[in-house]
Amino acid sequence: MTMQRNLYRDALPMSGLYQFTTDPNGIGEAERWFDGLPAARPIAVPASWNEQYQDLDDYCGTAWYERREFVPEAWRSRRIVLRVGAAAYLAKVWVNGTFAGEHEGGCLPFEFDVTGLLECGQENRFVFSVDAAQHPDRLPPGNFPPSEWLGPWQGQHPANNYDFYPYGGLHRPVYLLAVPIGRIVSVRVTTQLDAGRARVACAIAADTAAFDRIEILLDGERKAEVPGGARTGEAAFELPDPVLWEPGRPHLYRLTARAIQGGQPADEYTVAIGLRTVAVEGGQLLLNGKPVFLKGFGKHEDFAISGKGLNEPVMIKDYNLLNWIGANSYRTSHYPYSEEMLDLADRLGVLVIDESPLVGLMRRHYDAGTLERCKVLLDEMIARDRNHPSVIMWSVANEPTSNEPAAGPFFKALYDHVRALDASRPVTMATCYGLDDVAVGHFDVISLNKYYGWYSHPGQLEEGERQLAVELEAWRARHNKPILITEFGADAVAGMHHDPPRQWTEEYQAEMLTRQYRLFAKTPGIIGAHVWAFADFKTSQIYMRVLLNHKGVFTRERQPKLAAHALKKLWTEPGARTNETETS
Ligand code: GCB
Repeated sequence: MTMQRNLYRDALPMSGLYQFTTDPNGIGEAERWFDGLPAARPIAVPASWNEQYQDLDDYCGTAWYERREFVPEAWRSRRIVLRVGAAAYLAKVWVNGTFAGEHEGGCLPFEFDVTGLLECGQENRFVFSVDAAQHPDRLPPGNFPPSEWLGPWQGQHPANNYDFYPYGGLHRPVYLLAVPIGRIVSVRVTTQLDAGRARVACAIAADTAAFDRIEILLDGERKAEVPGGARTGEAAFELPDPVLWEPGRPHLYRLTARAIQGGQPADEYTVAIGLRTVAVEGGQLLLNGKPVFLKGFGKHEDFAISGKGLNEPVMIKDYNLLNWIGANSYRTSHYPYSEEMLDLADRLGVLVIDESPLVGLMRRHYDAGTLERCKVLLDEMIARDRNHPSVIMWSVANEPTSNEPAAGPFFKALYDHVRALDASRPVTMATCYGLDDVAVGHFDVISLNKYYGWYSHPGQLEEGERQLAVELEAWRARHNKPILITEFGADAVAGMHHDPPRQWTEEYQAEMLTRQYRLFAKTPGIIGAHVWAFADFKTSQIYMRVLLNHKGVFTRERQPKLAAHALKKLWTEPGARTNETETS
């Protein structure tokens, strides 16, 4: 849950209008813009800055935000924390002119204790600088020197090394949180099912050792207790008759950790949990022990004007369309999506492959220093998302140059790191290579991005499908591990038609997706197929793209192309591999 409001905790949403100015020459800090912005204009948060003003299109430098906020008098005896859901890419924060902290990485939350920096009962100044510059050592990277050019994205403008627009801004909600001085910091829940019983284990971390004990309640009923006197502790309990979480019946329990201090309740922290298991066994993906075939999409956080900013109406529309089309899952390509998005997946019973921001890594990244930085990103993602029952698999990376020898040990180390943090979910990475890949074989699930009939075999759907089948068989023979098709697709410009089907038309996209999905659904060892992509999305400028990447089966405005109707038929018709878990 993104933020907690209860007897002990309060939250002040800081979404809305900010003052804003760009800093192309990087003079803001020297000129003390944290004391007040010069020549500022209004801008909306959460949202990307790029489409709110025409002159910010393609602006990938530093920009500053300022907001004045009245902090309630009643918060005087509290610890006050500033929480930012995501800022792309490098954010620094000042409160009333004093530096509060900085955070690198555009898709994960961060918070700073600002208790000593602000005054309760009056207005306070909050200033953020956000640097969205592309750099080869940033994660994800961009702006490689021509000597390192390799992949298809080199030379595009802006010069990111991936195929989605490098939006900048405060992308997710900002909150000021009032919490107890000594508080619960995290609640980590692990569930196991055995012979119809559930075992729920909770690991609690607090920022004080002063609690007498922490009580664990399930839907308000006391179940276990973590002893006090330490900052961390664990407790577990059993449920003899658990109601399981699964697609179509996503039952959630409310688990509350209640801290007792001096005999009185002092803090409460609640998470929504679902009881389910996920495993890969015998070439199948098992949810609660039953095989499930993943049908769905790779997506993006992307919409006109709001860019990558959290856009709740679009979020609702997307889940509505996933349901309409008969999908049961999606991948958070190519970065962790908002916490709000995952909360809804839990509630709606949608299965999520949670992907890290490690997209477009190349040779220069395969060293010890970058490995440690990648681990930090994975730590942050897993700490944020591990309680979500909807998250059934971690994806460590998308399409690195995994055909180079150094990629093998590098991604093996990341795989081991993730398994050590969370042994309860399978781990994957998505490769665009063939059998020259040296990394994906280390993972539990082999995820393949395959564009037969598009980048290879253009216009040759039959031959493309034949070659695809040959490649799938070669993968199976090589690794004998479950295969997930994380991408297959074709661009279609909405309204462009041709008979017989030709590339870029709605007919071609519909026919290609139908044929290839049918192939995947009948090939043993394949555990699912995600179409690339859910909706058209904005990219940098390059000759391969017409404003947008048009591989969406919905337009950017979320209207269906022919392919959407074809997939709906395929995914909901009697006999289709169904939306819910299959009974074996
Ligand atoms: C891929 C990438 C994805 C691109 C897609 C495409 O393999 O993973 O980010 O958008 O291909 O359309 O080329």
